[in-house]
Amino acid sequence: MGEEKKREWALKLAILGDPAVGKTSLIDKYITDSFNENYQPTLGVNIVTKDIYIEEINSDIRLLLWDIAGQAKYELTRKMFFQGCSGALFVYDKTRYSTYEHITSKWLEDFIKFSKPNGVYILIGNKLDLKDSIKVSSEEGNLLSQKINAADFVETSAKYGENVEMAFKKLVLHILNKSGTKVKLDYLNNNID
Ligand code: G3D
Ligand code: MG
Repeated sequence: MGEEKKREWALKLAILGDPAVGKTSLIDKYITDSFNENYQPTLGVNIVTKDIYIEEINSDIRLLLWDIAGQAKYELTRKMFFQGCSGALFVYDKTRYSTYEHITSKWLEDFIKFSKPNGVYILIGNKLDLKDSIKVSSEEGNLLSQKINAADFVETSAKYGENVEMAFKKLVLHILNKSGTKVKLDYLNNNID
C-alpha cells in the first residue's frame, strides 16, 4: 500500500461559560503557553486559530476557537457564534458554584438551540489550582458531565497549564471519532501531552 495522502480539516470550536471562569486564559495558554495576569474582559467575539497535526490519522487540523464575552453582544451574535460549530468546551470555575449551575441552565441550552444537532462537547472545571477555595468537587463535575452527556470531563488550571492541552485535544479527537474518522480511543488516554 502506498502512502496515504495527508488530510486537512478545519474545526470551529466554541468556548462557553460565565464571565471570568477562565475561557480566554485557557485559549491563551493553549495557543501561546502564556498566562496573562492582567484580566481584560474580552469585548464581543474573539476568534483565534491554532494548527495542529494528528499523526495517527495523518491529518492537519486548523482549529478556530471562538471566545465570547460581553453578554449583550453575545445575545446579538449568538447565531453566528454557533453556525458551523463542530464542538464546544463548557467551562465553569471550581471556586464559584453558580458558574457550574449555569452550564445547564444557560450555556448548554443555547448550544442545543443554536448549533447543529449532535454537536460534541466536553465539560471543563477550571481553576483547579485554587485548592483552598474549591466549591465544586470533582464528583459533582463528573455527575454533571454524565447528566449532560458530555464526551469527556477535564479539570484544568489555565494558570499553570495543567490538563489544558489535553482538554482541547480530547475534544478534537471526540469530534473526529463521531464524524466517522477512526481514532483509537486509547489514543485519548495514552498519547496526550
Ligand atoms: P473569561 O475569559 O472566562 O471571562 P478570563 O475569564 O480568562 O479572563 O479569567 C478571569 C480571571 O480568572 C482572571 O483573573 C484570570 O487570571 C483568572 N484565571 C483564569 N484561569 C485561572 C486558573 O486556572 N487559575 C487561577 N488561579 N486563576 C485563573 P484576574 O484576577 O486577572 O481577574
Ligand atoms: Mg474572556
